[in-house]
Amino acid sequence: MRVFSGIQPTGQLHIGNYLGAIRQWLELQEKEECIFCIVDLHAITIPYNFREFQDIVLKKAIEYLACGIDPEKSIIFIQSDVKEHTELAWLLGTVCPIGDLNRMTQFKDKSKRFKNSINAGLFNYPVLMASDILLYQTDLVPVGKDQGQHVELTRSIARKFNKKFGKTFKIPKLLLPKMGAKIMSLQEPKKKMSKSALSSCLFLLDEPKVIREKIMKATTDSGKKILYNPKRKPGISNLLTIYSLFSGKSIKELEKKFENKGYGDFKKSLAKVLIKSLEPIRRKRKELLNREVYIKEILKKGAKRAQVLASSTIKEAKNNMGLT
Ligand code: ATP
Ligand code: LTN
Repeated sequence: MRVFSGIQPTGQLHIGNYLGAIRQWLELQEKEECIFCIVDLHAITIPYNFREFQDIVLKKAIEYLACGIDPEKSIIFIQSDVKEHTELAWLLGTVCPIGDLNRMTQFKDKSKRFKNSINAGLFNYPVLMASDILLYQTDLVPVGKDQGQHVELTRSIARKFNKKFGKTFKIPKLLLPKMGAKIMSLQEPKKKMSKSALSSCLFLLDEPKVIREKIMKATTDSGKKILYNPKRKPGISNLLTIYSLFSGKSIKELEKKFENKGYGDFKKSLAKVLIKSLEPIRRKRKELLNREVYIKEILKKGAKRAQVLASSTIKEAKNNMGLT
């Protein structure tokens, strides 16, 4: 199976990104052919600091490697290093109805957030994402739940293209984690944990003291019991999900463990688990920060390997469309 996924090099990685996307990647790289992409061309669709951008992208690559992405097992590269991504995006744009793009909830959200810079790139964002995925004849796309609509659109674009020009692309499948596909905000547990709401996030690189503070301050629900019930107890249920995924203990086990304990004890214990689980990532990142040349080498090698695959698909797509 070929696996493809991407993450934007904007903002810091939070535990939602980790549990929704990266953790699946780590499992998949042990048994499948994985391609991971730092999607810098997607990131520039909202205002960004172009003077610092190269450095930000490199630091993001370091974070992924620190999380455990292994360049010996997976291809990791920067999107703009493989020009076929933008080339195929143009071709796919000619078969994608604008009505479909108008329906994308991420576009609607971002248009509200960045009222003064609603550019064509932001509108076409999902077409570039379809291009990322289809270029590699991808079987599986492991992402969090919020990206489901984009993957569905990718499937629809591929089907339309194949119908019009003959079979060119594999139809990829969305892969959501069984648990953790939508980690909720620590402050407003009915909303998704998102980089755009800083206080809602627990970042992978937060210091132990900050982790403790954020968890102790996390919104809980009325009542006293540690029970999983996302409708009636969204705060505690979200924390139970996080606890379970980082500790490997099932929700049932955790409910039992904290049967006669209060929210305070539960949160203290969760903070401990998080500090212990995230410490190796912080340590590895520190080590890698001194190895810029090595990281750049990995990314260049990754781009070369990706390009071999991408160029074969683009050739076929152009040929089938009657282009040279
Ligand atoms: P934003 O805050 O702008 O929405 P983001 O936090 O969603 O950004 P992305 O780079 O867009 O970050 O997402 C990277 C990956 O993490 C995607 O696969 C996405 O589905 C996943 N993801 C993001 N937030 C969550 C979350 N709260 N729970 C689970 N998965 C998530
Ligand atoms: N839109 C995605 C990032 C992304 C992606 C991809 C994910 C860009 N191209 C291809 C999977 C496959 C997001 O997480 N915001």
